[in-house]
Amino acid sequence: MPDTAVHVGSGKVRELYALDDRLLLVASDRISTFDVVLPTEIPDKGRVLTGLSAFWFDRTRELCPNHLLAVRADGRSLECRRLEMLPIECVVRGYLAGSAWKDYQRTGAVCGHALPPGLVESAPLPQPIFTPATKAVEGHDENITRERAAELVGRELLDEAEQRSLALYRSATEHAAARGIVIADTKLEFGLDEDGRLVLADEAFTPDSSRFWPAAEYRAGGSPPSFDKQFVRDYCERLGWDKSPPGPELPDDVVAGTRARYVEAFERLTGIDFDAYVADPRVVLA
Ligand code: Q0N
Repeated sequence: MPDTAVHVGSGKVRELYALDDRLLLVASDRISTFDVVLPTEIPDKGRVLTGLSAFWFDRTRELCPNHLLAVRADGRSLECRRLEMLPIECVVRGYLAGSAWKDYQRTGAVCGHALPPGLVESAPLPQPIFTPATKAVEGHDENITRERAAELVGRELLDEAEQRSLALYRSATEHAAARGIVIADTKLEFGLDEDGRLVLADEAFTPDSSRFWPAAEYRAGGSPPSFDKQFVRDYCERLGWDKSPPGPELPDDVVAGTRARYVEAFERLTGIDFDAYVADPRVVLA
């Protein structure tokens, strides 16, 4: 019999349950845009994100141990080891986008990384940079300096988290680039296990935790379309919605187009037929 799962937390689109000494991470089909969760769901989005996370956890185990124990038959739930989470988000950026572009325009630097002058929006960085952030309870995460991050987690752990994050990002971006997807940046979360070892947690290299761009449409200067959310963003812009809650309902064609983009990301990155994943989610584990 399945153990009783006690609800212990909610994110915008995911739920967290305690299962004895393990955790269950459940991805819903909710979608957020401009930081607002919309009233319309995208069918199978939670399965796509769960399958992608499990795929990456499985393929990057030799680069960093992770919290994945099992993928449930529903395809949207991961059983995980319970960790003591670090109070920082480990962001790696290979391109100048989002808050990094804003910080660069103001200061010429991002989280203490001095960058060459004259970079345009979405430009590739000379090399990927580690830009830790604090977890804001509500609203936006705040970029912090390495010094502040070291105060929060300790120098030694921070250095290890940085090295692991950069290695994971390089590996995932190399794989994705060969399949036509640019992972412009990503947010990773780590925890410590009972032996004090650093373990990758949360979700990994999904379109919700990363900025995915279609490589075919990428160019520096301006902001490339989001691989997954572009139809939703375009629709919201056409509506003239002011981006304050509640968000708009999405029409069927926007839902269908967006679902197709999520499935396409899954199939391109994993090389696995999405229907095969739905039939048996363990297909993402090698
Ligand atoms: C944990 N969060 C933040 C789901 C994701 N393996 C773990 N052990 C202990 N705690 C956590 C994990 C993980 N992963 C991570 N909260 C607790 C992300 N949550 C937000 C809510 O939705």
